[in-house]
Amino acid sequence: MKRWVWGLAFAVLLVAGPARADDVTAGIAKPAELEVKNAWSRALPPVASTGAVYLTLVNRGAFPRRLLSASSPVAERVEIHSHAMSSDGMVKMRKVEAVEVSARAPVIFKPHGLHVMLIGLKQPLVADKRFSLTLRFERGEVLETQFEVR
Ligand SMILES: [Cu+2]
Repeated sequence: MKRWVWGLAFAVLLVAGPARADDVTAGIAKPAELEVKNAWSRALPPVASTGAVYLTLVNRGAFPRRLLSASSPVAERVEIHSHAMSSDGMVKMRKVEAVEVSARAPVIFKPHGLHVMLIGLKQPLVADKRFSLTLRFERGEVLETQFEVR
């Protein structure tokens, strides 16, 4: 009898199947759906007070994800920046409020492009060291990763 009840519950779960697109809970990423690859930072002289982390964000889920913020124990403040041409023809860094990670193509943070800005370094970015970096997404997804100083 008990086994039958469990069998029925399982069948119901199967029929309910994958959550629909309008189901809010469907947007909460399983950790396996979001991945950080190749996170790295340039080694800098000890006097440097800011640094940048570059990485690739991969979304294997069915829905786009929005990266909203980042933090790291190595910096007082962490912002997401892009480089943009200003009206006077200079390339300047600009704070980005969100980065959309489509389910179709990875987002690549690279020199002269998107980067994770480390502001107020608490310790020098010495080659071969690794530091942790936390990325927070719009629906509460949190990705813990590490970047390597090169
Ligand atoms: Cu920057």
